[in-house]
Amino acid sequence: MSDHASPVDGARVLADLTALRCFGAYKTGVHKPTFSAPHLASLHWLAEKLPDAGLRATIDGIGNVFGTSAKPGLKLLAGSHLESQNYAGWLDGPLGVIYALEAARVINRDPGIPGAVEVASWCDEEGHFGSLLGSRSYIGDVSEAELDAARDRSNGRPMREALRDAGLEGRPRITAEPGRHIGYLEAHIEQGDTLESGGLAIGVVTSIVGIWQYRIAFVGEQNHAGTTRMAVRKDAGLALAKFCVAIDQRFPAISGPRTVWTTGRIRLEPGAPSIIPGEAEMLFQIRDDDPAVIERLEALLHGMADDASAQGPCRVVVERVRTGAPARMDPMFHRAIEAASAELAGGRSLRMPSGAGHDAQVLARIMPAGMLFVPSIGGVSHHWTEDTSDADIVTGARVFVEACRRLLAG
Ligand code: HGY
Ligand code: MN
Ligand code: MN
Repeated sequence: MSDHASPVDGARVLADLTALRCFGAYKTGVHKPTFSAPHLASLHWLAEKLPDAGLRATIDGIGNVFGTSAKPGLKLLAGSHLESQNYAGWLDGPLGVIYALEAARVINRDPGIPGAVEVASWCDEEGHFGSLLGSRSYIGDVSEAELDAARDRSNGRPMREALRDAGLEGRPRITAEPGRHIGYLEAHIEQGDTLESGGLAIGVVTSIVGIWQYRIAFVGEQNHAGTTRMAVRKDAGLALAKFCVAIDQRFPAISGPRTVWTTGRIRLEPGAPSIIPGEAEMLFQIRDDDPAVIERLEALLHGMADDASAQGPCRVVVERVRTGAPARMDPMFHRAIEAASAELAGGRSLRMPSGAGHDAQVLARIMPAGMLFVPSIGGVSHHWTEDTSDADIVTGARVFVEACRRLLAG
């Protein structure tokens, strides 16, 4: 199918994305944390749209939304997520869900195209309650105990309470049916500036990083900020700051070419200007697509904590909170996306790794998986100014649907 022949309705794709942008609208982005009212509204919005594509809609016991097809033949699973980071972008997640919906609308009703596209929206990809809980639940990797322990990272709300308030309590969680899908394809904004800076339209994802998360605690002595001499303080806040600087000084020597590390949140207790912090905590993460790199950085982190504790005056404790396996995308998907790009995007595609985590890295554990990126303006994401041009959104949709068609045609 050439560009002018593409059956994809670009205006419909943009209209659907704009409709989703209205749920939890915040400046030019959205604030749609997992199980918030706007997030739940967007799940129900999707469930009401799925029959347009000949799909039966189900919202399961963890908040995943599925559109399943009764059309005979092979099935391709496609989707992404609908919740957002706090006060973040309108496309991170919804772009992949709407591309999947458009692919289903175009392909499932075309008797000339074998098989069908089934749609999934994975709950909590953004990690408000846990690590890729929705897609991990689908592959059977989330126990009831993990759900019992899950808490909202922003306010400590138990996930069980959120599920109950969403009307999902006791509802079964849907798991993958072996052999049903030839694979999983996810479209996503790049969230970086490689495509934009290269004048490219499509990223063909080769690998997805593993993300390892840590809680690092610093234990000192709370005391009066005015009467406690500098020489005798055990300032947990200062210990944390020094540790962050030491990480930045020592990690580069043994990291990989694309390794990244981030301190995303710092907490000082009791957090008052006239009190020396007795406790401090940082949430820290390391990302790389090679687990061996992460493992040696983790060993260094523990060694640095032990040295800092031995030297004093504060104690430093590193706790690993989460690990995530990196994933390789399937060559069959590379070829389908590149062929579709050659036909519909002037071949302006580039094979590239993903520095962001995605549900595709979970699905890749049970079936062939692939990802397609579209450009992010200024490379910005996880911020309300995140955006992609309408032209790039529509081109990406056309390439995505054509890639789905090629994958189903075999
Ligand atoms: O953090 C990530 O990589 C993803 O965007 N949640
Ligand atoms: Mn995302
Ligand atoms: Mn994200």
